Amino acid sequence: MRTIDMSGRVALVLGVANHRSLAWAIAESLGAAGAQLVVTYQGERLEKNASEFIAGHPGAIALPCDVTSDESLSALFRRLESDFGRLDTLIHSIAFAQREELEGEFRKTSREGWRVALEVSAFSLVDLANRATPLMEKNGGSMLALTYIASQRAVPNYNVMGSAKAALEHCVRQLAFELGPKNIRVNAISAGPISTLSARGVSGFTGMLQHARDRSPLRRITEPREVGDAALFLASDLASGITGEILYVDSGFHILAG
Ligand code: 0WD
Repeated sequence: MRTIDMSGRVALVLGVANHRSLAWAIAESLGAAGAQLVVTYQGERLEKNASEFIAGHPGAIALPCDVTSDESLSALFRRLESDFGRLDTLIHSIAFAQREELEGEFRKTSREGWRVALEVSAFSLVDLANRATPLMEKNGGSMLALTYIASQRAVPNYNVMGSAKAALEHCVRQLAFELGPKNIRVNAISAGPISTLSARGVSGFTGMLQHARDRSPLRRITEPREVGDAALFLASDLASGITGEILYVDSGFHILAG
């Protein structure tokens, strides 16, 4: 039987806000397979929650990272270079839009609201990929982003975040094309709705959860663990032939016509 062994691999997981975060579940799956974990949190506000993760995962380290700050990103990658000199897996589990952009009419999206959402939720993957490549080149590696079906379909209130996810998925394909020759794979998981801090910022989210529970082929909400385990698969050598892919982990919801 083949099992997934990530020992000796360094995994950087960005976006641990609290124990409900998809980043948390992904880090748990990678850690259980033996990966050396480096998790990041956005700022002091979330440091305590990240420390809680570390306390439960001996050997893991937590570092601050705000993807809107070059200084913060440079400090993170300097630390990775000095502590490990390599990176095998990068998990981008980050998104942000101003709350007022996630309700009401999409055509009223502000210039600043558009800029912030696209910068934090999509450009950050490009920037991180650029910084991570030198650490991955020698051994090959895997990058993974988290996306949502609002990139492909109209979803009430998702508004600018749908635009950001469409951009993010394009970035996944363009990066996969560019980094493939270096044996660096780039994929995304499109997760079903899961109750997390940022998801609850979308107006009407509870109704979306109910709809997904009632209509999905599996008739249930996606569990964070299922996203974590799919992420582990994509990060591992078992997925060595897969790049540029958007893998739906959504209880089958995306196959429905309506
Ligand atoms: O239903 C869901 N929960 C789904 C989430 C369905 C499909 C996809 N996703 C995606 C999200 O769009 C995101 O890309 O999964 C990813 C992770 O989101 P999450 O786990 O649902 O939400 P959360 O626990 O809030 O983590 C997102 C985090 C931020 O949390 P808060 O709530 O504090 O905004 O992204 C991080 C932050 O920790 N983040 C940043 N990190 C670094 N620099 C920044 C930033 N500037 N802004 C936000």
